[in-house]
Amino acid sequence: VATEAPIEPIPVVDVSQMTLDVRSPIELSLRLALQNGGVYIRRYHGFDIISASSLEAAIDLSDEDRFEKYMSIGQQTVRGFTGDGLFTAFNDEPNWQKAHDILLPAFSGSALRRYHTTMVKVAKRLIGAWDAADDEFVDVADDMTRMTLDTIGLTGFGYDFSSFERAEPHPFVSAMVRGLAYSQSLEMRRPDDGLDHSAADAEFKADCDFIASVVDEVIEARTTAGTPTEDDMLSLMLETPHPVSGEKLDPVNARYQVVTFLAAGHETTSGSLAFAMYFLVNHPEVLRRARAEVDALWGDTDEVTPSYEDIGNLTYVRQVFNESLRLWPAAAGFSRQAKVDTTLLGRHPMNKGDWAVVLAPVLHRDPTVWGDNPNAFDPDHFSPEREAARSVHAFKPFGTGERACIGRQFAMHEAVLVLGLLIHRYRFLDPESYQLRIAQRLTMKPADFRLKVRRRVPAE
Ligand code: MNH
Repeated sequence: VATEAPIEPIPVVDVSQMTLDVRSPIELSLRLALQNGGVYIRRYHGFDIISASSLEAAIDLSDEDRFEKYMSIGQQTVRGFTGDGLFTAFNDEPNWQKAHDILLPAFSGSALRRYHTTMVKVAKRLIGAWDAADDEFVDVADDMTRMTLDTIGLTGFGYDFSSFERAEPHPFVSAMVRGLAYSQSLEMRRPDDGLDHSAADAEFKADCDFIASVVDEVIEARTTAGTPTEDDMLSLMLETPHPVSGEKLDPVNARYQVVTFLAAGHETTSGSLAFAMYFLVNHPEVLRRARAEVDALWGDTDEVTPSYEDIGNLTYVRQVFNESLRLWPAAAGFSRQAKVDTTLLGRHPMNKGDWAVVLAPVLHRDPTVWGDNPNAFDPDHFSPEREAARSVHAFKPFGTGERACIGRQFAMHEAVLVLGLLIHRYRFLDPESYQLRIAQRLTMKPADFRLKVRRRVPAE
């Protein structure tokens, strides 16, 4: 009779006494997960969270028969402004499937083709701002946010946030960012901490009200324009019946979808773009290859207007963006709960309802997938041969399964388009030798990342 190898229990790490940087909890999580092979139980004042971020764990947790999306406390808090919208609907809320079916056409290939011209127009707003910056610094994450907010506003809702005409972020962005930071802080809030949270709670309530008032404006602009025929996200939300039941979204849910798509549609893309810029600036050989690609496509034309097909042809720029999503996936992870009593990785019993978090920055550095030097930035990780050779579960910046990101192609198209244009037009200068720090509020961004840019013309 063969003796089976003893089953190692999952290690428990008590973090109650560890110093946690509340602005960047991912840094401690990363360190602990890497020390424990990606899988450990994190104990905080007697409260356990399973952090399961190895490839094996991601494969196991992606099994849709045994696991489904779990909404973290942070995401549940976001419901204050997104309610049962697509991103924050509980699995058993009927509005999820209903809205998913109604809104899917907004993310088809032909829809993306329609958005392309607007995406180019907004990318040129960014270029206009950077051309005008002269010798001043540009704030990379803030400007990426201006661009992605205007893009989702115009493509999805026909609404112009005109972000580049504002010195400060649009108040919608400020309210949302405060709301996300508040939501993240609730992940660590303990009922017995003896602190007075009433001011923070009241501010969140006020921000939710303000965000709702922006939705009024977006919907009103459509109604008064009197042309509700625009074939965009807003018309699907307001007008379009479900393909089978024939029912439209109810007005309350439609408003939650507007907030959901305005928020989810810009915040993660902008953070991801800022990370990609950070990597490009720090990897001259990668930048050189990316330049060769855009120059081969666009030569030294001064005013490039990319075609839809051009974006598909920027394969190396796409690899750069994917590699950046690997190391710093702006959405730090996703959580999964057991649908049935089951066992995680064959060694940890889970009851129905128990849940685990997959931290994408940890999964994306699993040495069994990415080799001995998983922290190295190398876009060749995304060459077609290497992509084909590895598990689809090794790279999950957009989540998994039925509740994965609906905007993935939208984000990829927008990101590759703008990166291509910026690489083609500018040299990037980093006179302050920026050291990466992460600003985290459910999503992640490089904190205080500024650059100077110079036109490349005449092409070097
Ligand atoms: Mn997006 C879900 C990451 C861009 C709209 N998105 C998710 C999830 C991740 C994610 C991860 C799954 C979360 C979970 O399992 O709890 N999203 C991203 C990233 C980018 C991104 C990294 C950019 C890069 N997302 C976008 C864009 C849009 C969008 C752009 C819209 C235009 N995302 C969504 C919506 C959901 C989602 C809506 C919820 C889908 C669902 O649950 O049905």
